Amino acid sequence: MAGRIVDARVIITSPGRNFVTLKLITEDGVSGVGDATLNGRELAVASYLTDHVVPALIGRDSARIEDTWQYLYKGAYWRRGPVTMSAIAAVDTALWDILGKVAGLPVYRLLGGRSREGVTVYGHANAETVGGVLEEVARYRDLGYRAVRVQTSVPGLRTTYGVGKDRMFYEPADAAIASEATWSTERYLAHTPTVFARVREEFGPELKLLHDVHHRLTPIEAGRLGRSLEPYALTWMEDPVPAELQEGFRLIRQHTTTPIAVGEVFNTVWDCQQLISEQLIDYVRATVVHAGGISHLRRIFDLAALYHVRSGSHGATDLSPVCMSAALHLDISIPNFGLQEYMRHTEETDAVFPHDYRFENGYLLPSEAPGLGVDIDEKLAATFPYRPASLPVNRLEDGTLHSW
Ligand code: EZ4
Ligand code: CO
Repeated sequence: MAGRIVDARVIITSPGRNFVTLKLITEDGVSGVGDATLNGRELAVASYLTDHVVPALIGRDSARIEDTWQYLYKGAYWRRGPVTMSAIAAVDTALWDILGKVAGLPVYRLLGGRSREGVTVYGHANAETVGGVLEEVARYRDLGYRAVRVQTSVPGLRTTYGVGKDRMFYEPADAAIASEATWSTERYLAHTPTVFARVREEFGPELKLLHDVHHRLTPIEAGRLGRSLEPYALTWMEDPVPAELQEGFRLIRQHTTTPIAVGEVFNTVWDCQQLISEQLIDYVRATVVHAGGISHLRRIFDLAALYHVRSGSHGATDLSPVCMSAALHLDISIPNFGLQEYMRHTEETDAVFPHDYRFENGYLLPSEAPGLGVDIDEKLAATFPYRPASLPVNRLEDGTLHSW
């Protein structure tokens, strides 16, 4: 028996970047953790949990995971949205953690067990120049990675989102108030194929290559980019356009066979229902923390499986080791896993969130411990106070506010 929930703590910490974590404790002394971090809007989720969710959780049966999910989703009246769904995700994740501990099994065994040997992950090769990015790709290949995302600066632009100053620990939320960068679609479309030509030439056909467009094109521009990248056989082109208009992806599909990955900002199945059922994408990038937890993300992946769409979950540094642990249990168990993004966390972050998933031979392997196999060191967390940090926005060269 796991028993009733008797305590729920919302822990805000910033060991290099901000994280919000929910910890639930049952009457039998079993604890569970869930990630609730929403990059740049952390305190909104913390308040949602503290002010509205925690009072409703105390006294509830911790074993009723689905019922609690439905209660929080339907009971809010205001359905969907990143703040609500991150808060629900944290509760759901913590309840799966508790159930695993009570059952004495790692969560992936509760989800049906292993469907593969390991979770193939991709790393981030970023650099200002093509020469620099070739060195970064080589570094990942030498570490054993089977897949690498490649981003370079765009010549003529002062900064490019997705290209960090730090190599292994890239962090895009760079200022308390959103900073403003400049964007040029013309320069970007001319430059990007030349980068991938060099990378393919240097590394051969086997390494999986990916590229993130960060929602900065229109559908017809994305069609052109995808077509110009076809000779380099990318595994995916990510977020080519903002995805509110799901039917807009039809236009991209008509023009290119470069596979498409979308969905790091999605929070429910309704954000990708048309994208999936019309087979307009190849990978769905929703993840545990922003898409309603393990329970709801599994629903998204099940729908995707019907339409040849595979998972490709977001795994940047703003998703804490708690989210990564949960993602790995889902990734290893679902039939239609594709790829998992993996950006390393800093040593401080790893110390605040002790975990035992590990990287081996290009794969991440989920914990074998009961539950999720991750915790939060609350004392250490308290030594890293919250610091406001926002994601940047882009303006075109004439000053027009652009997407991202
Ligand atoms: O912009 O994690 O694929 N990864 C990305 C990331 C996201 C940030 C947003 O919080 O696009 O850099
Ligand atoms: Co992305």
